[in-house]
Amino acid sequence: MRKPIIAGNWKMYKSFDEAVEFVEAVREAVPSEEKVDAVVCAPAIYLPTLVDIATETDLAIGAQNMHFEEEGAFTGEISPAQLASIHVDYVILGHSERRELFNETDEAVNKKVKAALAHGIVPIICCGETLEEREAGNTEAKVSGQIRAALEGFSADEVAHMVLAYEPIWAIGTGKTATADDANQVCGAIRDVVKELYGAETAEAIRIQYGGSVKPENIVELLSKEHIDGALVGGASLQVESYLKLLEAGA
Ligand code: G2H
Repeated sequence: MRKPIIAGNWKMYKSFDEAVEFVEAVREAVPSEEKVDAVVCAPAIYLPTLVDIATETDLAIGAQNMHFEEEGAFTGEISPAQLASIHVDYVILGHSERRELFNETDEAVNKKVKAALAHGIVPIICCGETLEEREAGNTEAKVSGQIRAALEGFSADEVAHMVLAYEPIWAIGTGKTATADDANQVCGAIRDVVKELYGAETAEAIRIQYGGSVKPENIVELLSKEHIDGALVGGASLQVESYLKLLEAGA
């Protein structure tokens, strides 16, 4: 059985004080990590403080992006070594907002995944189709292309410990959610790609989240589906009560 993983993606929300207050409020209330992996992916400047507050609790802290280079003249960027040096556990890579707004390519995502693994950071690798691609019947082609590119050049064991996130772009922050069956079908197709590339055992082990307007009201049904092992949640992860409800659904 795959352990559910529920990750909040705060995006560019919350002041420093609000971020601290949130993590202080949830750190003792999160379910045991034996039942569910609870993650908060916060703005980078808050990470060292939040990691400190969450130390020795069942709450893990993640970043929302990073560069693939170790160090260098990359003004404004944050390296995997820097994230590792403050003990960040996870990093979201290839989110559609980064692909669309910041020109993140499949090639860059693949390099970032390699860099994350080299530093012991678990990558949450995002993929997803636009409404236009869905309506043209190209959902699986788009998503499988992104996953093939992101997963190029690893061992089966490395891939087994990664997290994938299927986020249909038309469902992000719009209040529209893919039906649980549709989401499950695409997550199943993603698992088939992993099976083709790295074998059945790896495909059974890797965790695939659904993301896109997940909230306490729809998470139970989504998680009941065979291929959905968790959720990557934006808006509904910003309030303590709602975040804890999402975790309870996974526990
Ligand atoms: C999709 C998701 C979080 P939301 O981007 O990654 O955001 O839950 O607000 O649709």
